[in-house]
Amino acid sequence: MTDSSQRYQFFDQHPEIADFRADILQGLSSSEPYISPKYFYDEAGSRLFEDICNSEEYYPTRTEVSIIRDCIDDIVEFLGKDCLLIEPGSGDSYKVRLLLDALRPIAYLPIDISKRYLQDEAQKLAAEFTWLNVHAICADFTGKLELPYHVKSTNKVAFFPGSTIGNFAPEQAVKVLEEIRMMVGNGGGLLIGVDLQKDAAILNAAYNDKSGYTAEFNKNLLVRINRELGANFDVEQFQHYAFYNEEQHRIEMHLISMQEQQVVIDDQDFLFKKDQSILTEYSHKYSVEKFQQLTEQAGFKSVKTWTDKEQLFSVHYLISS
Ligand code: AVJ
Repeated sequence: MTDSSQRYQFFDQHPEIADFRADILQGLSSSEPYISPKYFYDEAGSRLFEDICNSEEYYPTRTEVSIIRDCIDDIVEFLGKDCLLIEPGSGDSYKVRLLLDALRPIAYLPIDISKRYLQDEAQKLAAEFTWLNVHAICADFTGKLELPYHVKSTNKVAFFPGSTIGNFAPEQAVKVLEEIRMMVGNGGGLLIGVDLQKDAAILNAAYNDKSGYTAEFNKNLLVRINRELGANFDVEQFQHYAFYNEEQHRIEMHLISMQEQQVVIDDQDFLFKKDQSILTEYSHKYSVEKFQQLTEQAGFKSVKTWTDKEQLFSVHYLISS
């Protein structure tokens, strides 16, 4: 079967579309202003994120890719042939391409909230892998996860790369993992990429690249708010600030107001004092052991962990117990 139309299916679960305006107004009204990191990824932001991933300092992407490449035979052995491979937050399905030829899943089920983008990327994938069944699901992976059809005896495996789990505070991360566990069911698996704790200098450099991509990525939030909500942020008067919080084991990204300034959105005024921060992202870092403990809380059992030689990044295979 080479006609991709026969192998491609689309299931719309009609995710609730977040209200960008309401979310931003709520976050900025807080006594500690914040903007959700999920809003980084408009067109410009997605392009900047790619630039970050290709930068010298940002090691996670290339390290995870090389772990998967180097350990592919081992990974395939653990996941088993003929699985149903499900990817929450699949985006451009770039990393799954590293698995497909070796794994040969029965079907690949990308889950993404962005309908048009998901349809485009899933269809491209079905055309590229001329044997692959692609069952795309439009849904929000931070909400309830449900498969569009019942599968009995097949082994279900979720793929969650990129240390996306690090964006969530540990308690929230457990909830996300629990949702994934319920989706894959008893005996189902999870292949997940997690950034590791390491020397603060390496972490600080990764979120403060010399080319300034991360700074621009961070400030692009304000550009987006200006454009989409008709706000009047003076973007030049905010500074990118990212640092490793050693006690909390997380990178924190902020936008710092360089002077006192007032911003108007709709009929609401927001006053930013000099040096006041807007929190834009946490990126939690784990030790292998700490992450395994976290996944145990969500009902997973650690089966195997792969890392690179320098222990920068980890890829875990877990089974729902
Ligand atoms: C996509 C959430 C894994 O936390 O490293 C990169 C996003 N932010 N540089 C991360 C990000 C700043 C990235 N994640």
